[in-house]
Amino acid sequence: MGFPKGFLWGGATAANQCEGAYNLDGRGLANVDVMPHGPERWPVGTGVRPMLDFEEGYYYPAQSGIDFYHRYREDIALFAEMGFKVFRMSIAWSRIFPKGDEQEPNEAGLAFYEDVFRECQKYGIEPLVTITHFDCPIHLITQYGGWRNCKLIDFYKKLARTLFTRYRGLVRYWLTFNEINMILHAPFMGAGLVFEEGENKQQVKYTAAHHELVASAWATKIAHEIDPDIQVGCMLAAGSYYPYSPRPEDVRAAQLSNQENYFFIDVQSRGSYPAYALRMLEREGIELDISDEDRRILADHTVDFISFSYYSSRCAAGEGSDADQVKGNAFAGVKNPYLSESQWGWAIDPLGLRITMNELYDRYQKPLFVVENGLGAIDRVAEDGSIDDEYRIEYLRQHIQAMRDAITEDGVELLGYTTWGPIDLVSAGTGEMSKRYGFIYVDRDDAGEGSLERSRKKSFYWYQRVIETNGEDLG
Ligand code: P53
Repeated sequence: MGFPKGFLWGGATAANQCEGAYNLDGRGLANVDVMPHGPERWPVGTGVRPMLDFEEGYYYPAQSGIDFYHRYREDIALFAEMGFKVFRMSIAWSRIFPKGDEQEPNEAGLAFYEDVFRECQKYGIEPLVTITHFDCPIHLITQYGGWRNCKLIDFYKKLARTLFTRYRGLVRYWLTFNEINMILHAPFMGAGLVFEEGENKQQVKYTAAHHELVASAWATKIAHEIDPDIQVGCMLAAGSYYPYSPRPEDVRAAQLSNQENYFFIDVQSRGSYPAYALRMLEREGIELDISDEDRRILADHTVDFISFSYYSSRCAAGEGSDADQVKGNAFAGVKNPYLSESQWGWAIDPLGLRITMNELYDRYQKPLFVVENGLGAIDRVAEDGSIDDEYRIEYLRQHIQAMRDAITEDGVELLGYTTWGPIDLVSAGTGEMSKRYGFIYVDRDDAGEGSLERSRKKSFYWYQRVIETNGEDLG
């Protein structure tokens, strides 16, 4: 017994990390466009260094991405060659509503995604579409303050309704917000938040989170009304927190860190704010304006499935610990001395995927979908043009095995698996091209130089075999 019949194997991308063509066919400017490569990227992404337009002296990798906008036919053909059953991608909000608050959508933007979906259909590839993967039109930030403003709910509802109506019958699987908990860690990237001096950041973040949660429930309602066959999922940046030691203070710290993240999914899947979150908000002096209508919408329109990204488990220590803090990740925590790390310092923990899946499945009792997983690594192109990325194969093999164990040994229900960046794309965290995840190599470097030509890595043929055998042959 292995992976279920019809298991959805594939890969995942995000508009701003691959499309490029940032100003073509009426597309408006978005937060994700103005995040530069280099040391300023994270201060901008977290909202402490305001950057609301391009500034001189910076390189902005999202402007051109990997030019998926012009090359999607070639790229989807390569996905089909690997045997993909599903392709996760996202909509650039500002292609559909360039400023975000228009009455009418931009037809050129709608037509682009329709072409992409039809291309997928040609090969029998099911699209899995994220309505927003970190993007928010700049106009909604400068004019309304981003997701801190409840008006964003209406703009998002309009976007969602436009998409569900236009792509009815073409797209069956939708995700409302990518890594919704990212709002706490990178609030400009996650929710278009820029902070003013002295402002209570926690208050602003949780206000924005509430608006996103309500918008997500509305989108779920609208989707089901337009087409009852649509399946809507939430999306969590997952990875369970382990206690650094059995010291109760460490166990408690891990529990609190897990709650901080599960809070979002608790609302989206169970339909109400959990007691621990209400008490936490009260303790922190955070006031949320939750209307009766909000409560009703949240309760009545919970998600159909739970999707998440998993790169790594996490580790937490309570007060009085001598543990070392981790660096280079959006999520705070301490170093787990039992795990090795990637070249970017992310802990590698395949068993952690099985543990995380069990936690999520126990908690929500809904089908899961692993929509991101993979190893960001430096690849070397040999003289004959080949790329031997055995380290990537090894990482993915172990994670797929862990997933199989969770399904066959633990009984977890899993709809599918999409690896992050099946084709090399721009890193969200660093803006680099050299942090590569792909089965397909893209000739482009961190400064934006290169032919953009695509080539197959060793892992391309390996993943092709995995899919062909429905996960039986992991090489
Ligand atoms: P990169 C960390 C930092 C930024 C985005 O990350 C992240 C994470 C990891 O949880 O989330 C997702 O490119 C995200 C993708 C992103 C991927 O992780 O920094 O949904 O957009 O590319 C990998 O290596």
